[in-house]
Amino acid sequence: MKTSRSAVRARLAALCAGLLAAGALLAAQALPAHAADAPLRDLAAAKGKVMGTAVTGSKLTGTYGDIAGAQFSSLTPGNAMKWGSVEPTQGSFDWAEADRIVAFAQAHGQLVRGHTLVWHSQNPGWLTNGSWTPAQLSTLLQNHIGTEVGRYKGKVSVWDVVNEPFNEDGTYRSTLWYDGLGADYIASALTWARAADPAAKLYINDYNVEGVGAKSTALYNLVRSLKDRGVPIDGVGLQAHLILGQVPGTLQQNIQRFADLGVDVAITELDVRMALPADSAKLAQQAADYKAVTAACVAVARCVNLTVWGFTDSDSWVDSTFPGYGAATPYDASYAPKPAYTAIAQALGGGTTTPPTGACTAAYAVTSQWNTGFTGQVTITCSGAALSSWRANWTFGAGQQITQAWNATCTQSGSAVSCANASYNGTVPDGGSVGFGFNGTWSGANPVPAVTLGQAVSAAARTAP
Ligand code: 9MR
Repeated sequence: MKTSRSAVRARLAALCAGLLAAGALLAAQALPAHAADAPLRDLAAAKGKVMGTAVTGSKLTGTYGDIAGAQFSSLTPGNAMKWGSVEPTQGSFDWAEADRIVAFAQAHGQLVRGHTLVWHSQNPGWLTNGSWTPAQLSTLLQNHIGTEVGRYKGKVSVWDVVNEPFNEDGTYRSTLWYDGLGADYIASALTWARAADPAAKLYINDYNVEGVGAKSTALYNLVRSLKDRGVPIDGVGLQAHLILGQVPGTLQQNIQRFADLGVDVAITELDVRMALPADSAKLAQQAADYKAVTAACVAVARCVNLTVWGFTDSDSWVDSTFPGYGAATPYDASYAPKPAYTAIAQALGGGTTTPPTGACTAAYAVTSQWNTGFTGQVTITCSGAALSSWRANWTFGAGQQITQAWNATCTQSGSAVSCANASYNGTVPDGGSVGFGFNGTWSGANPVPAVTLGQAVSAAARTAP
């Protein structure tokens, strides 16, 4: 429903007059203009892609959680599913962080990329320090894959089964697995993973394989031979840990040649690091780099997933691994979207129109009040901007408690209240408004809180692509 500005003004004027007459107060706060754009996950879905990020499970609350839930349709645990994380002592498992990420993903209609089952790094000490016969190694690996894939059967839809099997020259990397079991550890791992969850997509994932070269050609030849042998392999992950200005010119061609083998391709760990400090020229180059990678994925139908390795500069592996380098992700450390964010959105088909310069505001009012109870109303109004979904948040200052809400889904935790749009009133057009109401209890005082607006992700409104 399009509501004219004059009608909104009239409605607001009437509302304000009523409120003033009732002695009520009004609180409002503007939503940043960028949040009115469609989230990356929706833009990606319109292109038939999944937009992902690596996450740290313990951080999935507050703004970090809001952005992870709103912007992305796929989560990769950055560390939580690695062998060293899940079985630090032989036979003693810790699934807490992995479970938390899976639960968050399910609540937000996201798929999970399991990462990773067979790797030379981040293995538990008992495994790497042990001395094992090939038969023992094989049993250990089979049990590990069976246990982990089995635990998340039906919940983790894609696995990076084998991670980083190659050297830069395309020879096999010397690892616990290669040295003990030979190159067929890869085929065995894929076969065991398939047995543990026949529906999960199985990938081999590596870095420095984004462009055509010795390493990517070794990966290409491996995938071709696995397919020829009937070994289950569904996809190839190109990590894409890139350096500013160095997107390989053959990226799209390389994605295409893997797709032509009959496997899916995912950009699994995209980041673009720069020498610090960042400046506007570097951020512009970084935006161009993110755009080029996104566009290459968009151009190939079988490039199904574009995942960034952390979405905020406050949660990136780069700074500690490459001293003096950083600022590698699409959001800065304070969660402000960088030019790279806009570039991804544009390459996904969004942001081609001039961003709105206006804002959406939320006004909170107590419309009636009695000895222990009250009725409240929040009205969200957009002018020069628009919303496709919304979430209104506030903190009660005097122990008030919501007992019932209508035209929104409200949750209260302590004094913090968060209300998401109902399925039918998420859209607030430029010049339009929507409202919702609630009943609550109060005692002593009933001060009006300041309401902040964010973009909602209602689990019910989202389905995993
Ligand atoms: O992001 C991960 C970081 O927190 C770990 O310290 C690091 C240890 O090697 O692994 C990082 O993730 C890696 C991923 O699992 C595989 N590809 C390279 C990533 C960056 O190192």
